[in-house]
Amino acid sequence: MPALSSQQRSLTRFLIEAQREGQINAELRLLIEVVARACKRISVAVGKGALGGVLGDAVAAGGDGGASINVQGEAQKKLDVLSNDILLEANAWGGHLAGLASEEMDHSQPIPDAYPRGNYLLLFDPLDGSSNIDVNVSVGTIFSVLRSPEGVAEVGDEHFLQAGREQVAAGYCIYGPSTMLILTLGHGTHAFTLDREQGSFVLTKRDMRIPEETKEFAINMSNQRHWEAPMQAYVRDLLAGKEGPRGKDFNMRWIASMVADVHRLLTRGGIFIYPWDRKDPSKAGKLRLMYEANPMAMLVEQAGGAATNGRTRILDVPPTQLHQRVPVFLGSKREVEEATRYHVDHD
Ligand code: AHM
Ligand code: MG
Repeated sequence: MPALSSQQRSLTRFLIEAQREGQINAELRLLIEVVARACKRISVAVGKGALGGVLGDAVAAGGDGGASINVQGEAQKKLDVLSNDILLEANAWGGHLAGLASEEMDHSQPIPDAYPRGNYLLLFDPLDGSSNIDVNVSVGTIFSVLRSPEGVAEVGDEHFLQAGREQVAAGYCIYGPSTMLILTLGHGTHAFTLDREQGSFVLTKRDMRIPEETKEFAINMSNQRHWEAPMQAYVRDLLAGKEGPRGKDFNMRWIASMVADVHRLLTRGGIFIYPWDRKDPSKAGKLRLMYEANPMAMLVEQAGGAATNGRTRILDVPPTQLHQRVPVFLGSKREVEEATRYHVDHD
């Protein structure tokens, strides 16, 4: 098995160099290492597919054999539950966290008394896009890191309610044809590919840059009739192509797996939109602010893109609830500004 060549940089070396440059401290370095290690374990479980007996819905504990339902009212997949357990277990004892919060848990969890408490809070969606697992399409883990407020004996949900601009790190791991970790520590967005033989993430793209202009959009068009007027107008103009006000033809992609859709736009540009719609007016969109929109917005901004809720910057949205939803417009800067303008001009 060949060792890493001198040109190759492992995640460990990248993080040590970031620490030497003063971008992170040892505790945050450990945190990222632990999350990456947990993602490697999730990658193995996802990769086994049917052979691992991990496909399909999770069964509710102590129930009548019905599906287990999470706090969002969605049926949990076996791999959702397994991925959540892997992240919880990996992060409990290292001494780098004060608490954790997850899409799959009603409330945040403080680190148990048996272990030392650290200065950071970790939020995650353990397996985003999990409705795609059974059809063998890319899924991923999304995570966000915040500082724990000082002087708090035991953290609760309210301590996690910090605006996205306060994130000290964010990333996702995509389980696709290759497993990749996309990471920002607030100094650019960087891509690492898992070398399965070495068992380590290797830096494969430093400073990803999203092209400012694009001809590609990603949206679930089946919701079109439920959108508000400016959203209807924006997409109508995209679909009008060269003959329309935008003067160019647009292509459409929708994987229905946010990590895969965002990974495409980080790689070659594009705009990703999950807008508010009238299907359920009580919900402000489908995606969750704290562990989906905020980390993706930080990664996209750090790669030169933009991220709004259609009106304002996502990273400035004040959170009021742990599982709060938010409309999401992110990707190529000029295109996100254009889509946002349709909404602001309409108001
Ligand atoms: P999940 O967190 O329950 O997996 O839902 C989030 C996913 C995103 O990955 C994706 O962009 C979106 O839901 C797809 O929604 P839809 O099925 O409405 O197109
Ligand atoms: Mg999700």
